[in-house]
Amino acid sequence: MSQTDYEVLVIGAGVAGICQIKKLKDMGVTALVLEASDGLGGTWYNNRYPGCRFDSESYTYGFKFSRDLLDEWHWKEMFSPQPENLKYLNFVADKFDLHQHIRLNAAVAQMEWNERARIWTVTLKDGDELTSRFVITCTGALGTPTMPSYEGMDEFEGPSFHSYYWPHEPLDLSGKRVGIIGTGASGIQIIADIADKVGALTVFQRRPNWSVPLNNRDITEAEMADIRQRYEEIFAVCAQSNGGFDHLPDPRVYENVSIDERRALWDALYDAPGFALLLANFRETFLEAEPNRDLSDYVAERIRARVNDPQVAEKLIPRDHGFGMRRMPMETGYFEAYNRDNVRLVSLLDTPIERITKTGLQTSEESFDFDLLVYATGFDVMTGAFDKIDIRGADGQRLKEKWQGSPTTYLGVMVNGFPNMLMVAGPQSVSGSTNYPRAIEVCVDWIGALLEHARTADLSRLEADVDAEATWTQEVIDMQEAMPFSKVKSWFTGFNANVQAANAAPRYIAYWGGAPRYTKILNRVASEGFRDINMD
Ligand code: NA7
Repeated sequence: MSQTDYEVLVIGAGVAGICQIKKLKDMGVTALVLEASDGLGGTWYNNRYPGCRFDSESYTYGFKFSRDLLDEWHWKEMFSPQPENLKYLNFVADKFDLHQHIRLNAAVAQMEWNERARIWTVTLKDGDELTSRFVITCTGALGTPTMPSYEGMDEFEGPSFHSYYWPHEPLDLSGKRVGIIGTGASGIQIIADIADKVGALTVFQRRPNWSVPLNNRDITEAEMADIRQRYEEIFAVCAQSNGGFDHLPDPRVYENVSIDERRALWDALYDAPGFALLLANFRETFLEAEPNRDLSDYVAERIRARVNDPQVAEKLIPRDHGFGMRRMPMETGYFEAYNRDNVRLVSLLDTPIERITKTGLQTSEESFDFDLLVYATGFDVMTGAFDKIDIRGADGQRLKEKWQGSPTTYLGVMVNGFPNMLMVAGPQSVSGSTNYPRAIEVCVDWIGALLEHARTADLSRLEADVDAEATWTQEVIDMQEAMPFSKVKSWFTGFNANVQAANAAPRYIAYWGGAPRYTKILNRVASEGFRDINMD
């Protein structure tokens, strides 16, 4: 076998990369993580915008691979903020001595498979070249920001940036006139956080999103002690939940429950932490049209009760999709922000942006002046990070070309034609559709078992079978098509208006069969000796 610099190169030192390198280190594999940024943490390193925090319960987001780690770390809030999350990831890297296996400022430009030598050659943007037997991509789901293409964007004279590039150094907002475009999860967190800190805030909303209270609060020492006692129980619930969260659906049948009882449940869930109203509700409210309409009407009512101006309230209520049919942003005081005199909502459905100007922007009706302009306009989700790297597999095939339209994968972890490339939280895995770290740990363990299998049997080339890939991709398509949101345009269905044409076919970027089913499939494949993977 040809010599390589490393047995494994890992791309990305976010949540997935940190988990993966810990596993490889434990296995005694020579491995290096290549990280483009100048710090580890991925999403939690890069996103520094005000209000950035988890909307998974913090204690379900941490790694579960080490009991010591669970015992030592104190999550201070139910939904931990970005600075604390970054501190946690550094704590993990310190504790397990991972920094020495991570190379920062190492953006990968290209990776090329050498069939004869059975190695990957990975070229960095600075020209450095490294070789490895395996490459594991841990490039994340939402790390490739997308900008709109309005005329005049270069002309704005004040600071303007995507939410992902919010400056790392403190930004004084007091007295500033701020414009923000986009009301997804990032926009909604920013708006609620800065409304009382800026001089004036104008929100440019295209399609409104359903959003409900996060109901965040501090976690006391005593509560944390209790959580530590119950970690096993909590993770067992996450493993049963389709979304990998600490919420299970109400087992009752919707039509057997009186309107008053439904209302009582919804009132309780509206005030409960996190995704409760979505995930601890009756199954039918997500899966069936009429229950979903009832729940949407209920949430619309709650929005009307929180927003003083009825016209503004109506603009904040989605009409083009039911509750839960797009990735739901969670909020803290978001709707109340519109009751402030210094906050204004502009619906781009009524008055579209015509251009960005030197001093602000121009809609079809009005001209606005700003000191600062924020684009909270989303990401090229799941496949964007892969497209940025020139990945050439067997016979020089380019991954970007293979994935044109929509990706195809085997279990979201391998791709036919790209031997020895493994993906954690890749397209068509369950990561995009669930509580991210829960799915990551399952995937990292599975990859560990596969590499162990290859090592024991002295195998140097692993490639997903072409038919097995087609079968998996069809399962991914079938699962998505069976989802009530399959016809709704959002990143769930692989759509981003800044990347895809308005009439583009849906893309199949995540597995919607649920975390328990996905885990079961991975476990079965492993127990059957990975027979859909051609190995020699
Ligand atoms: P999202 O959820 O993709 O939201 C992007 C927002 O930006 C959404 O409101 C879009 O409106 C809006 N947008 C995008 N392009 C434009 C243009 N050209 N003009 C006006 N408005 C635009 O991204 P986030 O960063 O908020 O959240 C991403 C994920 O991060 C989130 O789901 C969590 O998983 C964490 P549209 O809906 O397209 O009309």
